[in-house]
Amino acid sequence: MIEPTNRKVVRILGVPMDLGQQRRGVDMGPSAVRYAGLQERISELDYEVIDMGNLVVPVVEEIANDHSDQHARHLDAVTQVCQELYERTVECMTTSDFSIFLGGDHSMSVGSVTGVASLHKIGVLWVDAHADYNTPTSSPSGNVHGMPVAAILGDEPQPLANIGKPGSKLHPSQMAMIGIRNLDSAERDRLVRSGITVHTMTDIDEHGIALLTRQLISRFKHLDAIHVSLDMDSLDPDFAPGVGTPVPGGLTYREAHLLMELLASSGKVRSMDIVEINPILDNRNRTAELAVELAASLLGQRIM
Ligand SMILES: [Mn+2]
Repeated sequence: MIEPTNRKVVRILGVPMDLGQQRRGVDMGPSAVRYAGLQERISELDYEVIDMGNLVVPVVEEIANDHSDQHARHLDAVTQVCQELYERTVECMTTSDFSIFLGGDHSMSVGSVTGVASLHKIGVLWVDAHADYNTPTSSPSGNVHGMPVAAILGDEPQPLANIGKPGSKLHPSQMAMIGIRNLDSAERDRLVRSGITVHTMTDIDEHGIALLTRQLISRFKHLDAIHVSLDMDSLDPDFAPGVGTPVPGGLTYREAHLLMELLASSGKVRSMDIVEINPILDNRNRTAELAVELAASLLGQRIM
C-alpha cells in the first residue's frame, strides 16, 4: 500500500499544437520537454508529479482544406483546442498545487490563462520576445500565435475571446510583459494604449532583471496568484536556438533563472506555460533542457 504523503502535487499537461503559426515542429515541444526530464527534475524537488498526457490536437494536414481566414489561420481548430484546454486547466488547477502546460505554439495560452483566471484573481507575466497582442486586422502574418494576449483581454479574435465566458478575462493591469524586443507597427500602437505593463529588453539592460521582477511582484501583490507564460523565444537564441521565431538580444541564461527564482520566492506562482519549443530547429534538445531548468527554478530550486 502506498502511504499518503504531504508532498505538493504538480500536474503536467501537453498541448501539441502547431496551428497558430506556419513552421512545423513546435507540436513536438511536449515530447522534447518530457525527454529532457521534466518529471524527474521536479520530483527531485520533492513534489508529487502527475503527467496528464496530451490533449488531442488535429494536425495541419487534416484541416488543410478548412479555407480558414488568411487573417487568422486555422482559427476554428485553435479555438476548439483552447476550449478543451480551458476545461482541462480547471481540472488540473483544482486537483493540484501547481500546473505546467506544455506547448505547442503560444495560441494555446488563451485556454490555459482563461482556465486559471476562472478560478483565481491572477496576474499574468508574459515572458516573450513578442507581445502577441495582434488582432486579425493588425497582424501582418495572420498567425494566431501572435494574438493570444488580445483575445485574453477581450479583443479579437472573438471566438478565442469568448471561451469560458464572453469577453475579457483580465483587466489590462493584470497583464505584464518582460523580454519584449520585436513588435509589429500596428501592434506597437495598440500596446502603448493598452494599459499593459511592458518591460522591453532595453528596460532590462537599463534597470536590471532583479529590480523589474521585484516591481512586477509588487504590482501583483493584491492578486491571489501569478501565472507565468514562458515563451522560450524570450531567451537569447544563443541559449535557446530551438524556437520558431528567434530574435537576437534576448534574456541571458542567468537573467532567465533570476526571473524564475525571484518569482518563486514570491510564493504566488501556481501555474505556467512553456511554449514555442521547436525540436527540429534545436541543437540536441538544449532548448527543452533549459526549459526544464527554468521550470525547476520557478518551483523553488535554489543553488544553496
Ligand atoms: Mn509568444
